[in-house]
Amino acid sequence: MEIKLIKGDITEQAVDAIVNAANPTLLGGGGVDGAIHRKAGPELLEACKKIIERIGSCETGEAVITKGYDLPASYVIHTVGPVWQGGESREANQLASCYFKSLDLAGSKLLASIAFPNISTGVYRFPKELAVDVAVYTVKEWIKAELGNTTLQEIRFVCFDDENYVLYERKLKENNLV
Ligand code: AR6
Repeated sequence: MEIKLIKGDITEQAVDAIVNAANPTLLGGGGVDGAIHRKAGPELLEACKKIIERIGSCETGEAVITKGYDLPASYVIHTVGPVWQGGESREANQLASCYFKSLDLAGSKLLASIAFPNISTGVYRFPKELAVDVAVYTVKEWIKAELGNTTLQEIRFVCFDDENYVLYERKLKENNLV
């Protein structure tokens, strides 16, 4: 498994799936969600609406998949991160679930590459350092649990802001992952 750290815009990643930090309505929003919808075009919103008609809402920690439409990525995995509420409301477990279930979805679609943004670390105010710990630990655990039985070959962490990039660089080096 190749782990890559990238400083930049997730909407420009030519991978099989990019992950969106969505909200339970899947109707779009600001931040990375807004950027993904803008670049993917209106068909993405239509696809999200169809999913919501079926499931009602996308709960925190869950993930669903659509096509990528006008994005370079073939698919978008929409996951809903936790809103930080001080840390006593299972926020870390919920964030771990976002990463785990997104990887499971990518695996079930037999994808080879996936790119993650720094879920919940913007509007949802999850502390960045803790979010990095959760993301890297969960990805490592997922890879271990797959025991090599996955089509996934590449996982990218795409950091938009310098602070996250520096934190990821340190954490991935500590874990001998880059
Ligand atoms: N590419 C990669 N990362 C980005 C980009 C981009 N183009 N733009 C922002 N980021 P946020 P959340 C980073 O607020 O905290 C939305 O309105 C940004 O630097 O996008 O999970 C949804 O609809 C930050 O580190 O997502 C929800 O309502 C990270 O993406 C809510 O925000 C996440 O910031 C979700 O909040």
